[in-house]
Amino acid sequence: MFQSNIWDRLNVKYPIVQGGMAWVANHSLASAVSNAGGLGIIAAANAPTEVVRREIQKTKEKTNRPFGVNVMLLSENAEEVAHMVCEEGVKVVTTGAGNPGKYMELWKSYGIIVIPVVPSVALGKRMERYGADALIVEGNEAGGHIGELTTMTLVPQVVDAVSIPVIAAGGIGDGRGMAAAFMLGAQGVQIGTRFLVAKECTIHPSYKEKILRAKDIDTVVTGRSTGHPVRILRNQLSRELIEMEKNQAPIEVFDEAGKGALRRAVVEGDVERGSIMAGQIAGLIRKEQTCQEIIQEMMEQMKQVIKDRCQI
Ligand code: TUI
Repeated sequence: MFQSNIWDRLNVKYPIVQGGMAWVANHSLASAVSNAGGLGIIAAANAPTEVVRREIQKTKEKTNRPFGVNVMLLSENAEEVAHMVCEEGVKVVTTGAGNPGKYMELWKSYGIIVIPVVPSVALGKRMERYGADALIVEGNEAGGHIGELTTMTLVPQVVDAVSIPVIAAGGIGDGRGMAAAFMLGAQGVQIGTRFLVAKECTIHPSYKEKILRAKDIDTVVTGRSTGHPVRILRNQLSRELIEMEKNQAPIEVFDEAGKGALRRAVVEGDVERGSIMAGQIAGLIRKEQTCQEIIQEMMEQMKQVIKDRCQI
């Protein structure tokens, strides 16, 4: 039933894509997800091109399964990364934080399967016209850089507006969320926050601890006024950023305060002064598990809830 075109084309067993989380989604996480039957993703984020290239090479050493690279379009070296993925023979590209239109022809000429993340119907339609193979439709329950609409409202509207497969993202952390995404017309899901606490995820243990202790109301959105809204867990940094926005601090001052903040949390484990990007589903996430356990549990729960609740 779920071996629809896109998963066959991707040669991926389960309809689960791992989110391309900046500073988080490295070869360790991506290869573990791919080896567990999902689609692992390496996040290029703002990393130097050669660092991303090495992550791709290490991933190739650790898995024979397909994996992808997420190109973060706000990055200064996005163009360089866009070319490097072609040189490295990457089979799948996801994009975030912008319109990847200008790279589509290049990627298509290399036979790359391109799956842009979109926060709106308009961008989804535009991406379909440019030749996108599928869309990751991300609601604002997601962590990190987000759009305006919720997953519940955005997914069915994009599903109706395009004829390429839709993968739902934002607010999905277990088999129930996954089943719900299918009900909305999605053919798969992208999972970020739950993979933060995967055993193979190499972020600082303090970051994982914050996710595991998070409650439903513990995320906030900063940066709405600067045009780059970002969902993070509440901490000293989020309070400072919100205060700055309230006082209409200049964008440069705001950006300076956030600079290096994700690294501080992910690498140094500074969970007060660092940026703990996480989705609203963090409150649901209770334990550290291997990627294999996460994927298996999600698949079983999804099948069970569909069986139990979809009888008329
Ligand atoms: O990209 C993400 N999530 C991210 S990127 C990131 S790194 C970063 N950190 C601080 C500030 C900005 C970036 C952390 N989390 N998710 C996918 C996503 N894409 N969400 C929203 C969008 C998006 C927004 C606007 C995609 C396209 C878009 O298009 C605007 C246009 O140019 O049409």
